[in-house]
Amino acid sequence: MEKPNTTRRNFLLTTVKAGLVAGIGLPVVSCSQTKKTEEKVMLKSFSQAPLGYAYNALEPVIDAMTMEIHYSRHHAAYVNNLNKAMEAENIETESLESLMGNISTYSTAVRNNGGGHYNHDLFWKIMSPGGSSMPTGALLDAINASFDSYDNFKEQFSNAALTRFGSGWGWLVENNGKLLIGSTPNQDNPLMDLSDFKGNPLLGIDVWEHAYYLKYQNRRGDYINAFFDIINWDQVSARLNAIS
Ligand code: MN3
Repeated sequence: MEKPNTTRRNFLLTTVKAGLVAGIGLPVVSCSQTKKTEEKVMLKSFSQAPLGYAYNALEPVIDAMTMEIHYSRHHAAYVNNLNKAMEAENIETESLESLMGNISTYSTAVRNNGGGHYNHDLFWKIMSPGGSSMPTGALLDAINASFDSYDNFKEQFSNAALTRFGSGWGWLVENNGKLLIGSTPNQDNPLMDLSDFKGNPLLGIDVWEHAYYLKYQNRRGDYINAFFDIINWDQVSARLNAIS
C-alpha cells in the first residue's frame, strides 16, 4: 500500500540523513527504470566499423589519400559527434536504422551526424577492389523490372547523383517491392522519416566534394562514371535479399 507523499518524503529524508551520518551511499531512488531494457539492448553510442580494405585498394577510381581522409577524419568525426549529441540529449535507440526512422524527433546534430554515420558505413561496404562488373540474379531481375535495362538504371542513377545540387547522396532503394532512384541533400538518407525520398537503401554514392575533389576536382560526372567499376554488387544483392 502507498504511503502518503509527505510521509514518504520524510522517511527518505530521514534515511538519507541516517545514511550520510553512517557514511553510506544509499540508493534513494527505487528501481523502476530498467524494465524497457529487458528485451532489447538499447544503444547509447556507435562505433566505426573497420574499412575492410586498404586505403589504396580502390585505386585508380578513388585515390588513397581521399580514402584515408574520408574514412579516418570525415566519417570518424560524424561518429564522434553523433555520440556526443546522443550523450548530451540522453538518447537511447534500438539501432541506427531506428534512429533514422525517428530522426525528426531529434536535434539537427543527431540528424547530420547520425546520417553521416549511416551513409558512410553503407558506402564503404558497397564498394570493393575491382568490384563485380554487373548485378546478377534477383537484383538484376529487379533492376530490369524497374528500369527496363541495366543501362537505363545506370543512366538514371548517374543523373540523380550528378544533378544533386551541392552536397548530398545518390541512391538506389527498395520501396514496397519496387526499386527507385533518387537523391538526398547533406547527410540525409531515404530511411529518415522527414526525407522526401524514402526507401530501404541498397546502393549509395557520396557526392560531397570531399569524396572526389582531390582526384577529380569539379568533374563529378567522371567520378560517378568510375564509381561503377568498384561497386560491390554482391553486397547490394545481400541488402535486397535481407529485405525480401
Ligand atoms: Mn563523405
